[in-house]
Amino acid sequence: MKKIFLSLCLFGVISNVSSQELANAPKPFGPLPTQKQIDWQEMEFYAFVHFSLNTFTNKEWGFGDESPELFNPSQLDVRQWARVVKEAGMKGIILVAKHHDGFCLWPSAYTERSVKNSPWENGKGDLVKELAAACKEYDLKLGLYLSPWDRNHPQYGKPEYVTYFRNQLKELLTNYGDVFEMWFDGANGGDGYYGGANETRKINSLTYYNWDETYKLIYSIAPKTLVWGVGPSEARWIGNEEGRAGKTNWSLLRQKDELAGKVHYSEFTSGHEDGEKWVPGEADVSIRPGWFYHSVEDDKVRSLDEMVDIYYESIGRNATLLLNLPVDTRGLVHENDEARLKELVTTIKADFKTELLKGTKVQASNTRGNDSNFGPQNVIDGNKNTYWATDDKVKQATIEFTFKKPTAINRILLQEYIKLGQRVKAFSVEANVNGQWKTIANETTIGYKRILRVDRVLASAIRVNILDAKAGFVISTIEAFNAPTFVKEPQISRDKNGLITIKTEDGNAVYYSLDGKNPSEKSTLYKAPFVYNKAVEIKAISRNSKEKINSAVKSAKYGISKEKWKVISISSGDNKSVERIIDGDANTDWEFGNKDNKLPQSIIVDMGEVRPIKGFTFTPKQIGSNSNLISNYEFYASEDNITWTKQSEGEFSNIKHNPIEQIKNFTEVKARFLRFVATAAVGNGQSVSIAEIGIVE
Ligand code: FUL
Repeated sequence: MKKIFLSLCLFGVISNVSSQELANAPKPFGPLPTQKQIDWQEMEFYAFVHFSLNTFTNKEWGFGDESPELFNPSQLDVRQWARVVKEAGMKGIILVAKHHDGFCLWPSAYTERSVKNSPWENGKGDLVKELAAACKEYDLKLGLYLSPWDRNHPQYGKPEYVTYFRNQLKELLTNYGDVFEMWFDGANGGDGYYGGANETRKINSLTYYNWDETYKLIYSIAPKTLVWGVGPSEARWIGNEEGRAGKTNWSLLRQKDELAGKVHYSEFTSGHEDGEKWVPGEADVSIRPGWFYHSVEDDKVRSLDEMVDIYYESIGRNATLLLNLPVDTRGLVHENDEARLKELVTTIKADFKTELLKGTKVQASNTRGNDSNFGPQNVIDGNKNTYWATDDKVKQATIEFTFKKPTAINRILLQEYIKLGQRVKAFSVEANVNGQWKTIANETTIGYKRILRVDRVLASAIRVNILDAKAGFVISTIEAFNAPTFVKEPQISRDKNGLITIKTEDGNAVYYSLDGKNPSEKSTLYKAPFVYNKAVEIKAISRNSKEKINSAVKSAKYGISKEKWKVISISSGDNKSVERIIDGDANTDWEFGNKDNKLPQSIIVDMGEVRPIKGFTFTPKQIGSNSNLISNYEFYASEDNITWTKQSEGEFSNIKHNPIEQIKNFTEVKARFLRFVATAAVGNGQSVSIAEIGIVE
């Protein structure tokens, strides 16, 4: 029968008959995806664009009192965004139509706080409309982000605001064609302008919006739209803003529990094996540290190493990847971001250039009803609708591929046929090397797609052993590749005394320069840590000498080292370990304040000499989810520890979910003493922490 089926396919009679349509096909098991969710999952990779008033005020979160007149891009070109996105193989763009400050990128009929009161296109522009047209032209799908939280709206917190929010949803879902995804961010309630009230307003995000009604409204106008985020959504956040899904990643969620406030967001990283609803994960991350554009981050675009890891740890772990491109003040995707994206795409394309299992001899230890329609050859036939299935009760089975000659492999890609549910709980991969079977991977879930990076082996055969499953399982694809060797960049660090350490993967050499020039294998060979306490830009590469391949260049910029720095006063906390906040290492931190010692809390640092400073940096503790993170601060400078002037005060926006280094600039001033005051915090801990304090020179 399979033969007939195949020959019919060859003659084009049947192009897309799926195994599922055959008699005796396995029954669906557990929660299932809708066709909308499957189409969405198959998009795999799409872009996010954060571009709004924050781009012009250099903020991550606006307070809600910024003037719309500040929105003034000089060369806005949405077709450039679409071209960059298309060339990267992404399938759509989600635009932040309204962020937390309430400014709308379309001329909403319900507010004056929009592009219509900005100088851009003399107030006649509609960015959502322009982007929708560009997406059409480039065959991309359009998605929209509408922040539920609105720090500008006078009625935020009252029922009237919910009506306003829904009216805006109607506008967005009616006037711009199909919207593939509607994005509702979880940040909700806090301080804001609120029409001049300047106060803190808290809401219960589970009940305030009456999500059931809001979702009904959405589906009544836009049934094709997939809704993401808060409420009874069809896709979930992956639990971090790093773009990383769990190795175990169920597309299921106990959403009832979530809607009752019983699920901590860290559980989103792996989903719930016993979830009652299909709610797949979407991994979101920005190509730079921040979501909005900040020129200080032009040289902080995530490294190629990191981007490649993100790809494998999102799309390769059963999630979609939503990659943010922070459009700059010109209104363009910055050159550095575009260049990195190109490098990423080149790397990924090379990794998956040649599939190696096609043409192998394939056999399985069990095939459903011994029916060749469900046989193991279906996993290598290039047809996503055919699959290898086992008998209903068989939860363990092996599929083996024998190569014609020993073949080098280091990537394995697997897919379950998710239309019938997600079933596999554990699997391993073995390779036959020189006649010996050796385990090369031991893993848990597969889902829509799982990609494994393994050490290269020269295998005469490979085996995938499904070790445990919820029911007989259904695998549509198994592929193998031999990706080119990828040499990771070295890691550079410098401690308080200027001691520079450079680390690389075992077996690789490191070459570096201190003169700002790009190093090569002819530059100085790094042998051991060395002291360099002046301001410097260190550039280094790793080199795999055996294969003669270099990594990308890693660069690290430092000011004068903190050798002479001392913490001379703390309002609470441990005296001995406080030096951690000036040790040059973001991975060590120090805590102050406790339940009796409430905020504000402060510290004073003596830099040991008077010097000009133009700003300060604050790095929060690098493990975010459960600690208390400082969200508001004041910063003072003094030459003599007697007369102090306040240089800066404000908010560390989005610190809880994106705990990156915060850079706060001010007009240059001479100082020897620095006073940092923590005035407010977010999180559940009793005390607040600091990983590192520094200055901008
Ligand atoms: C977060 C927001 O608070 C950030 O500003 C950003 O929009 C990100 C994608 O989601 O939670």
